[in-house]
Amino acid sequence: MTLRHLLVRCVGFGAASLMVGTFAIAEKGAGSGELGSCAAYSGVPSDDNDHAGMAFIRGGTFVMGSERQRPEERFTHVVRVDGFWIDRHEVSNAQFREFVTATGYVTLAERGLDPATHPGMPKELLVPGSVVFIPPANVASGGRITQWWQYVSGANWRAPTGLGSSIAGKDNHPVVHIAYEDALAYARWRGRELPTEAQWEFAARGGRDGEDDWSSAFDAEGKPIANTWQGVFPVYNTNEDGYAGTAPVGCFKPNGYGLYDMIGNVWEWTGDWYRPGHPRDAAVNPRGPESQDLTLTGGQSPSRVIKGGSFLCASNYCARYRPAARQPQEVDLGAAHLGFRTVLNRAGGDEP
Ligand SMILES: [Ca+2]
Ligand SMILES: [Ca+2]
Repeated sequence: MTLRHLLVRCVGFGAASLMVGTFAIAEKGAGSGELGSCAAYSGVPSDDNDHAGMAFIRGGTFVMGSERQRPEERFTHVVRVDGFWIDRHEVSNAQFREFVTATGYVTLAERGLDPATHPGMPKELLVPGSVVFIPPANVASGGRITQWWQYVSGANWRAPTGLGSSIAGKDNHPVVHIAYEDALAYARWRGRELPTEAQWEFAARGGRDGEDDWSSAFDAEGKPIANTWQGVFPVYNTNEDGYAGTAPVGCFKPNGYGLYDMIGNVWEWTGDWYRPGHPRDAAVNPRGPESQDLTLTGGQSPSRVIKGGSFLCASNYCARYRPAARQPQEVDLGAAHLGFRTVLNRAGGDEP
């Protein structure tokens, strides 16, 4: 049973009923207009070359996965990755708009699904739309995911909470409601690729050695240093980090490689197919399992690995705000908490 199958159609929800409290954005940190100045950043890097807005990550060896956390993160194994460029921040609405303006691209959420390739799917889940977080109306109902994830007709990257909503004033927020093929199309248009899970995890560690932990999400005193959910999900968010929904990219301190929001803000697509667990063997530039090795039940879409957690991850739910944490996401389903960033690979991974 996939998330799409679990969802209930929610036609007719207008922006007004969805935006109360949930996606209010606290503005702070106005500055020079450059990345890192947060609210004042335009959302588009100021440099103009094939690696605009990217940082170069030198190749290296690390221990991928975790033995101490969740079963799907085992086994730890030694991985070598060649050097690569990676976006310093999640792809923003302004960047995605550049792509759509140049190409006329229409995202999957705007097109809907083909009934011929999705036999048995309820028709209300085939219409153009996407999955939106809606807090449950009362605490007692807060235990099932369909109480807070609803398939909303008309929700897409331009209208994140459905008909009548917009991204006005959010050029510098991460683009959301992006299916895997949308992310891939954007990456290829820029002459880039999506990161492998190994590249993403190596980059997210920021050069830190040792067992995976929560130090990318909280400082030594327990204060949030990434956009997550503080309080009791899904009913009470203290907003200690200042953001109830997405934050503009680059509001939080970058990691040791100068990368922003690897942990938190929005989940990020990787190019690897998802299968629980990792192999034990050491690997060089691994790209995940082959598609024919996936086990799928009838009517289920295959999933890719997403990483980093989001503004909806709390200590009592999700809590996957660690580099080794991973989750499957159906390739044909975007969501309000899911975006991506790109990589640029060069032969041999040579240093620039
Ligand atoms: Ca938050
Ligand atoms: Ca992120």
